[in-house]
Amino acid sequence: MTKRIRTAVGIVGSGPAGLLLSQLLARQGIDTIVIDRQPREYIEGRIRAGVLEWSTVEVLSDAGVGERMMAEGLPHGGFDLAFQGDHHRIDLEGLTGKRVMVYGQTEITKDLFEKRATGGQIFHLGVSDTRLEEIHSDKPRIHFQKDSEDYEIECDFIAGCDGFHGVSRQAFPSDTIALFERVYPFGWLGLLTARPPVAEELIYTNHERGFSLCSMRSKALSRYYLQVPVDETVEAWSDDRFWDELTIRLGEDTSRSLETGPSIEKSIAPLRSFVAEPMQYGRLFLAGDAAHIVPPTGAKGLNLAVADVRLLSDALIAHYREGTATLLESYSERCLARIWKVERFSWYLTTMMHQFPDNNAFEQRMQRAEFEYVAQSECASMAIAENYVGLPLERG
Ligand code: FAS
Ligand code: PHB
Repeated sequence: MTKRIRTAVGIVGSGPAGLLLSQLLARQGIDTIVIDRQPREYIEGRIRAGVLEWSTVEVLSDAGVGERMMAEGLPHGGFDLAFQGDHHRIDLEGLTGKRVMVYGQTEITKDLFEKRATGGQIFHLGVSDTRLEEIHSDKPRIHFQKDSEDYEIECDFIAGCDGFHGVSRQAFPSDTIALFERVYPFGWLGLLTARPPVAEELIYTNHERGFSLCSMRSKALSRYYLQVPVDETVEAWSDDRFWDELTIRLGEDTSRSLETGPSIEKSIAPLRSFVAEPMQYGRLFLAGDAAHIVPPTGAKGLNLAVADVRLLSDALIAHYREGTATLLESYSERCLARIWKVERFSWYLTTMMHQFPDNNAFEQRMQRAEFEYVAQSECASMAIAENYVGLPLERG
């Protein structure tokens, strides 16, 4: 016997995109049901993004989930690019007047989950067999199983917030969607340790042995990344091997301040650039990683998801409040106009800061020349800074 439930917007995925969308719609009295195949503690525990554009900070604050972020987050006015031992600071605040906020995605997810749970949100977590049906009708449906029971959500709209490996993008008829992808020949090995960060600000390094990134979650919790071969395994990397390699890539001056410690978490993320066009089909709208992926070099993945959700929530609110469809009809086009520019920046910084196994001597010289140009040109530094703090979002 299938349990039938009704809501205005069915949201597939309870990551940052799905949770934020449910919160923004709830504040306008629009009912949603959020489903996820994982339990809450798994979703909250996933170590991912660490840097927020200030516009993301503003959306989260406006959504009523900014208190802990403003109390515990670390505003940053710049970051370092290091190239074979030479350093150049990108002065974000001096060049753009804006800063970024260092605050972990895990914390944002916890803050959103707490807000939604205390706000009476209907969740179905730990579901299986999620299927979308009738997405081109005005009564799309979401099927799923939970505790061996069959459920069907009947709704007006479906928000596909189920990430790169979700089912929503797969629900598009194959002749209605175009996929664009670049898979990079390396991954990022990330390590979290309860030690003070090596420096006050982030350091992105291109060393002949590979890329490294020094980031943080607080003044007592550090996050480090090493470029590793695409087929590398975490098991091959003891903590000691990680610290030895990071020390080499940082160089003597920087690594003098490196405080090593036991890993709390260690994982490898593959790197890809990916875009699905369009981001809507009938009453199904994609938001976040379900529609696009960027290499984390530009710290854009989470910020792009938030930008999609702002535009999608604006469009759904206009539909329910004013009965207008204009923002819904132009959702995908408006998102993609900005997404491709962010894809470009993330690809650019990845290309500049990583060792590519197939790069010849000319391409290595091009990387060096790009770094030197950025270091010597305020215009070139400004171009990086304005992308890193976040491009403007046209809300239509
Ligand atoms: P998410 O993937 O976060 O959430 C999708 C949700 O949908 C998940 O909870 C999943 O369980 C659920 N789901 C999937 N299939 C489902 C189904 N069939 N039924 C029901 N639910 C389903 N971004 C940065 O800015 N910096 C970083 O350093 C960074 N590191 C990353 C490392 C990794 C390993 C990954 C995968 C991503 C990383 N990102 C990073 C990007 C990341 O932060 C995403 O941009 C962000 O999580 C996007 O949020 P969502 O779109 O909500 O997708
Ligand atoms: C992180 O802190 O996890 C982080 C920061 C900046 C990036 C990527 C990841 O570009």
